Amino acid sequence: MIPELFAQKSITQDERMQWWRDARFGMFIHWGLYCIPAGEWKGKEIPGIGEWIMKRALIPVAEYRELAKQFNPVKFNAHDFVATAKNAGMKYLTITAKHHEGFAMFKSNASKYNIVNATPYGKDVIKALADECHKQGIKLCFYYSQSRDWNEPNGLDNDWDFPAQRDFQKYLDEKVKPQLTELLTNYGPIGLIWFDTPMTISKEQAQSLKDLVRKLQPECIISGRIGGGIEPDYASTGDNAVPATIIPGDWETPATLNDTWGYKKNDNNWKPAEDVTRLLFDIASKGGNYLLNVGPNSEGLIPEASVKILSKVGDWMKINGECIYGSKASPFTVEFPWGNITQKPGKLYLGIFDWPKNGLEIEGLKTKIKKIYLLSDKTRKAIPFKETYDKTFDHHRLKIDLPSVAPDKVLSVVAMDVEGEPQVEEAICQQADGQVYLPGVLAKSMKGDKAVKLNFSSRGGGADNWTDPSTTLTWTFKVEKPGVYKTDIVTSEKGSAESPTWQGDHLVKVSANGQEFQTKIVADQKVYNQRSHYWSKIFSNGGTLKFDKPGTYTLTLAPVQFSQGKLGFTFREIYLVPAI
Ligand code: FHN
Repeated sequence: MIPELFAQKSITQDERMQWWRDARFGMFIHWGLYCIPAGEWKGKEIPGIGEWIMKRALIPVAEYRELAKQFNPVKFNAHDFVATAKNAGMKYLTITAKHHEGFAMFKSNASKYNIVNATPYGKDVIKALADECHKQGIKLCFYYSQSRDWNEPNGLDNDWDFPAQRDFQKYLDEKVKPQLTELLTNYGPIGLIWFDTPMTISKEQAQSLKDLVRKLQPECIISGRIGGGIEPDYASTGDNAVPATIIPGDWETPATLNDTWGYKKNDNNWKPAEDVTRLLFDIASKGGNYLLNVGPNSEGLIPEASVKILSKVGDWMKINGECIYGSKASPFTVEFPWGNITQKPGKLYLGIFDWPKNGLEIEGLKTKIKKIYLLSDKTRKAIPFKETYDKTFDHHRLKIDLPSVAPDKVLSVVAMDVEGEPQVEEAICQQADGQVYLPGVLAKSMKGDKAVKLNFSSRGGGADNWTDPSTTLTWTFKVEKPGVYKTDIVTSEKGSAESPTWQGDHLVKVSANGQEFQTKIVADQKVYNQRSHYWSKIFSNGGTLKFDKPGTYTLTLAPVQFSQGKLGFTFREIYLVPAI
C-alpha cells in the first residue's frame, strides 16, 4: 500500500478519536528479545521490569544482540493473540514494534536488527497480527520507543556501550522516521502510535514525528508521550496510575497484569481478575481508557495466567459491556466507597463493588429516574426505588431497594433509565451511613487570598504538588445529622510501583464550626487501595468536631509545618465519621 492512499481525507479531532472513545478497553503487548532472558542474566535474577534487563544488567550491545539468534517463537499464533484480546472485550491492540532494546518485531529495511532478518524464526509477527486484527475487527496500534534505543550509538540512553556524545537527529532521520514510515505504510490502517519516554527530544523533533504520522495516516491517533511539549491526541497517566477523580479530556491508563511489562519467568504477582474488572469500570467512570498489558514468552505464548484473568474479565464484559463501551464519566466528580458510575444518553450505570445489605442511597442526584434494573437481568425486571427532595436542605436522595444478594460478587451493575442529562447537586452532602466525605479535589485551594491548583491525579490519587505549607484547603458541606464526628485524614503512597514510598509527620490544623485542633499525620492504618493497587491509602486519625445542628458548614485544612522530604503532603481526602 503506498502512503498517499491513507493521506487523502482530512478529518476532525472528534472523528479521529471516536473509535478510541467508544473502545474504552485495549490490550498492550510488550514483546521483544527480553522475553528470552525473562528476568535472569548469567544465572542471576535481575530486579525490575523485564524489558529493562539490558540496561539494568548493563549488557553490552554485542552480547545482547546474540539473543536474536535464539529467538524462535514457533508457538506464536496471531489468531490466538487477537482472539484473547477480543474475548476479553478489548477493542484495540498496541504492540511494541520497537522497545528501548532497539530490536524491531517487524521486517525493516531501516535496520536489519529485526525479527525477519536477524532471527531463526524469520517471520514478521506484526504482519501476521495486522492480518488477524483486520480480520477479527480489532484496531491494530503500535508502541514505538522514539528516543531510547540501547542498540544504537546515536539513540538515547545506552551510556555503558557508547560515548556520551551522540547525534540524536541522525538517529531520528536514519532509524525512527524510516521505521515509522514502514509501520504506517506496510500494515494497513493503524489505530494509534504509542510513543514512550521522550527524554530530551526537542519540540521541533517531536513535531516532525507528529507531522510524519499525520502525513502518512491522518486518522492515526498520537498517544500521550510524544514529548517536546507537543500536543498529543490524548493524555497518558503514569504507568498503572488511576486518578482519584474525573479527568476532563481524553486519557488512558497503561497498566500491567503482574509487576512487569515484558515477560519475566519468576513474576507471578498476578492481579486478581476481580481487581482488573473493577479497575476497568472505575477508569471508565473517570472518563479514561484502560490499556492492559500482556508479555508473551520466547515460545510465542501469552502466559496462561494472563489468558485466564482476561477471560474472566471477558465473561463480565459479555454481560455488562454496555456500561463500558461508548460510556462517559460519572456525573459526580468523585469516586464512591461502594463503587462508581458511568453514563450514556438517557442511562446511568452504577458499578457496585461492595453490595449493600439494606439497599443503596445515592445523595445529591437531581435527575428524574424512570426505571431501575440489573444489567445482568435479561427480563429487565424493575427494581423499586424512591426519590425524595428535602426542601429545607435543598437535598435530593435516591433510595434503591436492591435485592439482598449481589448478582455478581465482582461487580454488579445497576442500570437506571433517566430523564435528560444527569444533574447533581454542587454541595457536598452527608452519605446515608452518616459519613461526610471531603475529597481534596472538591476543596477550594488557596494561598493567602489567591486561588491555587493542587493536582490530585498522581499514582495513588494523592496531591502531587502540595509542598507549600501556606496552601490551605476549604470545603463547604451539609450536615443533616447533628453530632460529634471523628476525622480521618487520608494520604496516599507515591513513587514507583516497585517501591512505593510515603512521608508522614506533617503537622496540620483542622478548623470547623468554631473549633480547631492540630494533629500530626501518622500511619494509623494502611488500607489497600483497589483502585490504584500499588499505592495504599494511609489513614491518620485526627481529633473530633461537633456539628450541633443541621446546616451548612465549612472545614479548613491548613498545614502548620511540613516534615523534611521530597514527597510533600500526599493528601487525598478527609472522612468525618459519626462518633458513636
Ligand atoms: O520504560 C517504559 C516501560 O518499559 C514500559 O514500556 C512502560 C509502559 O507504559 N513505559 C515506559 C515507562 O513508563
